[in-house]
Amino acid sequence: MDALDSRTDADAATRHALAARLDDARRETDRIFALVRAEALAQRPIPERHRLIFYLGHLEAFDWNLLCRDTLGRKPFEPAFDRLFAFGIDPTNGNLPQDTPSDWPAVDAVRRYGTRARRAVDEALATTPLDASAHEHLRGGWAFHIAIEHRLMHAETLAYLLHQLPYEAKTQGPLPTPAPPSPPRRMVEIPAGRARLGLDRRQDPWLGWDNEYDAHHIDVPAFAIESHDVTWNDYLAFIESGAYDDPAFWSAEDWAWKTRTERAQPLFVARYGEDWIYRGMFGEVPLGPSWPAYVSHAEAAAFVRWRGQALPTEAQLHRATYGSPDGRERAYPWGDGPPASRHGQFGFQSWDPAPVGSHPAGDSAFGVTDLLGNGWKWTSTLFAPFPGFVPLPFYPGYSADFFDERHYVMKGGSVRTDPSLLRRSFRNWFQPHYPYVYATFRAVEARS
Ligand code: AVJ
Ligand code: FE
Repeated sequence: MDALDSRTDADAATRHALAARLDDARRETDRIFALVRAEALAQRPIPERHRLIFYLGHLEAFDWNLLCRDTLGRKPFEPAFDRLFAFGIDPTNGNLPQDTPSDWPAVDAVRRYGTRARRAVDEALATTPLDASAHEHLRGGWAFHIAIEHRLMHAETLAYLLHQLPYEAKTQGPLPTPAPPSPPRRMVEIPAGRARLGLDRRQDPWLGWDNEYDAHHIDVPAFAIESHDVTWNDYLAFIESGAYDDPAFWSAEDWAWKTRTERAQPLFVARYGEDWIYRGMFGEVPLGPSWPAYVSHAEAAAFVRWRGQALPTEAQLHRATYGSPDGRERAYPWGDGPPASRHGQFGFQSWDPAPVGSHPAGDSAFGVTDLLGNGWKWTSTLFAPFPGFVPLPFYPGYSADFFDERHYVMKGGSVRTDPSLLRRSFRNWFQPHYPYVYATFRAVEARS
């Protein structure tokens, strides 16, 4: 085989793998939009975010803008939509978007735009070189890979958006089955050791998002961490003790948020008389005592302060998840094999969480359970660049716009996180007063 043939074959393999992943990701986001009754696309289920119709256009505009318009220099066929749907919004204090449904184009026009954008992206993927001769951003399929992961992240953010859509505006779907009692609380001792955070730019230059670079070590002193996520049984004890309504356990900003929003309990639960219910994706059910408590960072922080404990730092959580008694780090808590459904509640299999401790096959080397899936885990670490951070050349604001000391790192993944985003270096982040994400937490204690 001559050099040209082998080059072409390697290219073709990359191309086919990317095309298959893009198809899967599109199927996932199409499936989410299919849950929404047509007229409800004009709704804004979360006041701080765009109306649903924005996301219908955004997923396609993002891919087209990045791959076809900006990288390959193709001529825009609908430049106004390219701009309208380019970027979402992050809530800034008290400034809620004020647009009305009539400010947006018709659904049919957005769908037509999406069809054209997809065709152009497919054509680009089928014909553009991805080897060493390719555009710098396309080598090894880099920008295609980023576009796919962007879509997969939105498959999750759309799920939590639609979680807040009134049930009448959605199709029907499964309800979680009743949960067993919450297991007893247990602390797991993690000896002092090194956490190796991030991705090595020389080894994996095109694998991750900008905030994952560069690799570095953090020495973590001994600590203890809860073996499982804080459950609703645990969290209700906090509420029923009165501490949820006691400013002594809240930071000043967190208390101001709680008061301003008149929060009497976390967003995902409600109280009818004596009964607690869970507001599931497709309906309300009695609250499962052993489901992980989905709460905001502020609510997690107040709970651990009440207990006299703390939230883990990013490095502590990393070490509990990937570290091992022999000092080696694993690719995943259970070892180096790829994620499978027995390892945890993730990967779009379910809409609501499983009882904690349902996936012992996914336990970490230290014996900590459910570290990947069933809810992102809040940390006490502000989202900030790793040493050696360089903004993504074709999306410089992806992370850098959020290095503002107003976002906290979450690790681990939720029920609606794609397995590819469970890699060790992946980082997620949200504001402490943003109660909508599928995020839970567990407490740590310092040792020695
Ligand atoms: C990484 C989940 C915080 O939803 O704001 C999607 C992902 N950025 N489009 C977000 C994202 C731009 C981002 N998170
Ligand atoms: Fe986006």
